[in-house]
Amino acid sequence: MRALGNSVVTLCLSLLSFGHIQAKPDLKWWQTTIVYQIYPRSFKDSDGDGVGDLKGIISKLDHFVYLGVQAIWLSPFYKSPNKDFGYDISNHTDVDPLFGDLDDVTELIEECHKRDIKVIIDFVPNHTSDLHPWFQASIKKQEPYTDFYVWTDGKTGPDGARTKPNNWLGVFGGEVWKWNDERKQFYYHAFVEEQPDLNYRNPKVVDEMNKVIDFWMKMGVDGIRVDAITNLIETEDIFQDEPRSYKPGVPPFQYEYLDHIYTSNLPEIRGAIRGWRNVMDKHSQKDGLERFMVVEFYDTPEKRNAYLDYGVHLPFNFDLIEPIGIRPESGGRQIRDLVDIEYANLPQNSWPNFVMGNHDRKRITKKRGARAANAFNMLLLTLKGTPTTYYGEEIGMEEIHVSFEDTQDPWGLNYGKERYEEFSRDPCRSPLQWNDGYQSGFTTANKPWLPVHPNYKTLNIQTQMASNDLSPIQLYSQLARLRQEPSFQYGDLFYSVVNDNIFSYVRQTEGQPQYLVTINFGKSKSIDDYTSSVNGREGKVIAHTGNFNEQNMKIDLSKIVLKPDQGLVLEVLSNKDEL
Ligand SMILES: *[C@@H]1O[C@H](CO)[C@@H](O)[C@H](O)[C@H]1NC(C)=O
Ligand SMILES: CC(=O)N[C@H]1CO[C@H](CO)[C@@H](O)[C@@H]1O
Repeated sequence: MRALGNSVVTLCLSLLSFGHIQAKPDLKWWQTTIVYQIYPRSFKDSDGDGVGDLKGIISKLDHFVYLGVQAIWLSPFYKSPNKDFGYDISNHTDVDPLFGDLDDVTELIEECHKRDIKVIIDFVPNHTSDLHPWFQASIKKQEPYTDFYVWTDGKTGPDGARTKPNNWLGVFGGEVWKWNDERKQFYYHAFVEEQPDLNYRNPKVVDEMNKVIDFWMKMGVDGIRVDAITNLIETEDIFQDEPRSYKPGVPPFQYEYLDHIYTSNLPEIRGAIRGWRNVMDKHSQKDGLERFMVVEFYDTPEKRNAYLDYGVHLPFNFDLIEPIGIRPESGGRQIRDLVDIEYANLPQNSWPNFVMGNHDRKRITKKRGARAANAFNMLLLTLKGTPTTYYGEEIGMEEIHVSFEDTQDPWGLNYGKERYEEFSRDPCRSPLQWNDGYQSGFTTANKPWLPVHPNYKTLNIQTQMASNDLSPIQLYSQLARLRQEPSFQYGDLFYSVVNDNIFSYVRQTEGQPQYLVTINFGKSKSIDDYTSSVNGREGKVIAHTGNFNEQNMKIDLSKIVLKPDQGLVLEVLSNKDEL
């Protein structure tokens, strides 16, 4: 906490002591905030049914004020049979009773806006639930819904029986063609069979989905996060098999067995995005507030950045997660390389972003241990670009263990008892740990939808906020405020010392203090000289990951000692200051 006070003092002094300050560039709200992902089922339960809900979120908005977060993104809360936990939507413009109702959304938006917090919602365009009225009408060939989904007669086998049209595989593994006995045709589903894919080649579908965006814009949301954009559109001629990928060790059942040339990232996606952007811009023209769009897209930087031309503000950058991602053994150099993928590939005038975890991937503490939480938050919050924090990262939450019998996630269940742990997303979705009370303050139910991590007695928000020793949440909130300083908000980033242990960088902009961020991601103690990349020989500690002797706030930049998982943010004291 002491260091926080110090950084504020530093800011004031530096504003006073520099005569000319470079004009602040015209940054949009989504460039200056942290985006915090709320997984509504697991955030806060207000009615004791063991599942988080909107009223629960509303009751906890001051958490974001404390953290210094100015935008929240909510995973789906729409009407859904919950076969894929809300990503199977049966009404895009209604709230599932499990989470509340539309009035709760209105209240949530109002309460957020009062606190200067923007609200981003999930938009799931690639499919609906099979219980969606559109699909039910489509089965019966009721217009205009007959061609709302991807239907086919398939092929005729030698015995006259119908067989599927091709060899495509589902993202969760296995079959994508499901025979419907009533309509006597197959329909396509890239995910579970209860999630039929919409047919974006039908302009009426495009219209309907545009109306969904318009509905939420009218409700007052500030932006959308588009789910699974990769799988939006399939090739027109579906009677084509996808070739094998020949990836080693992948069984024929698994998605990666094939090379998805006919089902993934088709150029037609761009037109759909442009359409959504146009709907959002109509609202912006009325009130001058920019509506934000971020898309979920797992592919190369070239491919994700191509969407920038069609109205996307940020294509989520998952380089820290995959395909290489941060691994248990990644040291300073490897982490620099992952960070550099984003900076090296970014088109001119585009804005970087970084994501450390989400509801589909392993938590960083799973990969790197609980002790590393501070080091990774320090990295995420001091890089140049918009960071996305997955709920729980602010306290260094760890993954739970879930037995096969208790597994909820269809992706895990699909792979059976032997392999479910490789795929199940339950472990990273456990309830947020609020305090050391009953069920960690998440719910009053005796069985939450997923168990609370047994470490909640010590690892929880309340305990960390009250801690006398620097805790992850205190560091998080301190770094979130530091990000508001020009050097961090829009200053340049230069790499400094990079080796097997250390990844370090300088953040600076004209007329502002120069900062050095250095983190030991390696396995051994490191002593390094940073003086060749900074304008001074001494640095003042502005933030640290803990275990530093705070008595000694000035550090000699020619021999900084860092143990594994330790990191520092230093203000470089210019040679002139020392005189
Ligand atoms: C979704 O729910 C709203 C509110 O209940 C209703 O007015 C609307 O018709 C529903 N939409 C569909 C496609 O069923
Ligand atoms: C990458 C991915 O699969 N993202 C989402 C896409 O939609 C599915 C099915 O709705 C979700 O389960 C995923 O989270």
